[in-house]
Amino acid sequence: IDASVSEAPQTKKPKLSERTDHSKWRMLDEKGRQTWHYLEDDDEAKEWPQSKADKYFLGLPLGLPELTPAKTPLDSVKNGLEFFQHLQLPPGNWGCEYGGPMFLLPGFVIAWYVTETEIPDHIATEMKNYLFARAHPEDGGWGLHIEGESSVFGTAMNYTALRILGVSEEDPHMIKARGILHKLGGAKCGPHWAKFWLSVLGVCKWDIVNPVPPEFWLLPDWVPFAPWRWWIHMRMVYLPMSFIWSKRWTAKETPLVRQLRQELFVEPYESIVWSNHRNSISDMDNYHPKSWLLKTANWFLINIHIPFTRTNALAKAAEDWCWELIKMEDKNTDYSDLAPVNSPMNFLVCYIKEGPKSYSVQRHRDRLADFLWMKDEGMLVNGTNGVQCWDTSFLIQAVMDAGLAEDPKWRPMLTRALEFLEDQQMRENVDDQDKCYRQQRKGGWAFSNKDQGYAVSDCISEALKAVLLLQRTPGYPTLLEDQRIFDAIDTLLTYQNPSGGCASYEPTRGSEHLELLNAAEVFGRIMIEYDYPECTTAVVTALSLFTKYYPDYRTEDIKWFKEGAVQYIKNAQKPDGSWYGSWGICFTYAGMFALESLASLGDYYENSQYSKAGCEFLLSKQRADGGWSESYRSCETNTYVEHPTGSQVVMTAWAVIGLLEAHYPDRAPIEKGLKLIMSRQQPNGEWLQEAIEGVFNKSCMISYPNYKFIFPMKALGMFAKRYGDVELL
Ligand code: LAN
Repeated sequence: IDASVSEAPQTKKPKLSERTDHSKWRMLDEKGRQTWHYLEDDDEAKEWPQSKADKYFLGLPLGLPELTPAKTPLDSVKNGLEFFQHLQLPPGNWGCEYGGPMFLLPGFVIAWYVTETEIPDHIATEMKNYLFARAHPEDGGWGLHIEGESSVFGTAMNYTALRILGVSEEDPHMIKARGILHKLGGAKCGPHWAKFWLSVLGVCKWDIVNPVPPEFWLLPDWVPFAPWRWWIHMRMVYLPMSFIWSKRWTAKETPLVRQLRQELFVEPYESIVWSNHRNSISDMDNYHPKSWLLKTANWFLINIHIPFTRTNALAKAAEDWCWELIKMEDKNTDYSDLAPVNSPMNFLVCYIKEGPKSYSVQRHRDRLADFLWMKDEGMLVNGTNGVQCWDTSFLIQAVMDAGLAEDPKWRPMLTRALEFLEDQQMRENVDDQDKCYRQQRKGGWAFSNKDQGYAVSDCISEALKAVLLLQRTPGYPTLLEDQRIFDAIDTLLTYQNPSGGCASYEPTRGSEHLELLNAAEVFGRIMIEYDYPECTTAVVTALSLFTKYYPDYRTEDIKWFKEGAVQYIKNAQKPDGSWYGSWGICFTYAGMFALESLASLGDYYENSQYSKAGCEFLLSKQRADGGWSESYRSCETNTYVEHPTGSQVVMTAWAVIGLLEAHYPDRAPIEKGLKLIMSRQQPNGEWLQEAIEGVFNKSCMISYPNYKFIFPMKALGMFAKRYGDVELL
């Protein structure tokens, strides 16, 4: 197959400056679509003043008054709300940076470059600042995520991004980064996804990329490894990737591309035999080494399939079907796409298929802005197009748990939050749901917003709980009539796996053996949906709450669902009493959820060995200062590891909530934890950012900045409800 080559990217090089004027940035939130704007025009800036939330995100002073220091847990919650209310955005939701992963921004920058998309100077400048700020303090490289050690993936990709953004190869940051990159073996030792992007750019030759044949998508559905069975994030990434691979599409060579070929490799570019390095990978990137099966499959594809059986007709049929599916994904999400990995790839596919001036390309360009986030350190690419529904649902529940929802002071804030969730409920399934292998979503909620439109078991559940709780509280309107609640329940009830547990976006569709085909190297447990204690708990508790208000709707189904789910939670407990968490760090996060699941069917510390063991595990990790401090290393290693910086507010709140859910009888350790949380509260009511909280795919960490407000308030509130609002300090 010939390499097809595009026209030369004629895009002008961005003009970098030291920094932009942070007082000119504004975040616009249109019904949950969040985009950042740089107002260069002074008049415009005057007409659209910076909000408190803008200032907070940018690290600018808010000038909020000092509050009376809290002595009781509820005072602390009230002080927290006093601060947090200022961050509520006009449509009623909360938002925040959703950074952590360091492999997203380079995909955007490379995609912009090869599609001749102009990168505005203010964006280039601030992306440069973010990457400089987040370079590893010692070796100057970048890792998979902000707290990780430097890897080829992080370093080769972000180095390339910086060069495209206009940074000189002589810049001291770049010299240092090249040093570590070369030490790790250079870009030829990158993982699959890095080799893919660098081949698109023309810095590597396609021969270095292990095959991604789109023919996979032609397999009949019954085939045990057909892509529709994969975890949605993998199949939606490999979909556009396979289209581009099939075309061996490469951008036109530019002087910059020629320079990068000299900078990114240890040996002279001309001497590299690309096909010898398909499997070259540095130890720092090789979290999940390729299996024997995958290596054999690759050998077969390269030596048999591609030369002999991959006819042009087959390749074309596969590309055509992939293009069909890509168009459906774009249409169903209005070009937002599932996540910031597949969206720049779909963008590039549209560019290849439909050309630079097409609607699809323009709409993609527009939509990529939804992922960009501006903060004090500069501009980054968020892990999703926001955290809107998720954080808003949790905040409502935290205020409910504290018993403050009836306080007229918080009613306007909570009413707006309810209005937001009402607006974001997805009222219909996507068109041709079965054809594009989508899960039923009617009545559900997404993690971010309804534009993205992917329902997740726990996002539906948390939003539903928030809505049910508030709508049943005196003083709040009923915005969702019964049928809309039933729609949510009907969709939720489709999520249970035979194990009793629930996964994330869909029930599990394939066997765990598919992990043998995990080609991404840098992540673990990505090929299929798994059962998660977190997601399962969210569903169980939503169903319990629902039956309280609607005892007659699908009562039997719900009863069986809950029993199966709690049985799964029991089976998933490890011998030491812990549960492995997949979306927050790690045993502490999962422990909080699992103990809540158990409690929802009457299993508490006093009467259940499972609950008891769970509590004892948590207590065994409490530190002398009363806090908990699990590190992200737990996720990677499957064993509890302490964070070197000591107790963390969020972690402590999770542990305390778990103990309270389990009705742990001794107040002392709980009070000690809460005292630590209160001692970290600032005079204006806020808590400060500490270590990273979230995780995905075992190896990549992701920030949940609003957790430092939501979970401390929830823990304090739950305590006050149980034991009274007694003085703690
Ligand atoms: C998320 C964010 C939210 C998260 C929870 C709702 C917290 C979880 O309980 C279920 C799974 C889910 C929806 C989730 C799945 C994976 C996501 C989308 C992310 C961690 C945010 C970023 C990540 C996504 C895979 C990042 C892109 C990277 C790839 C490897 C494709």
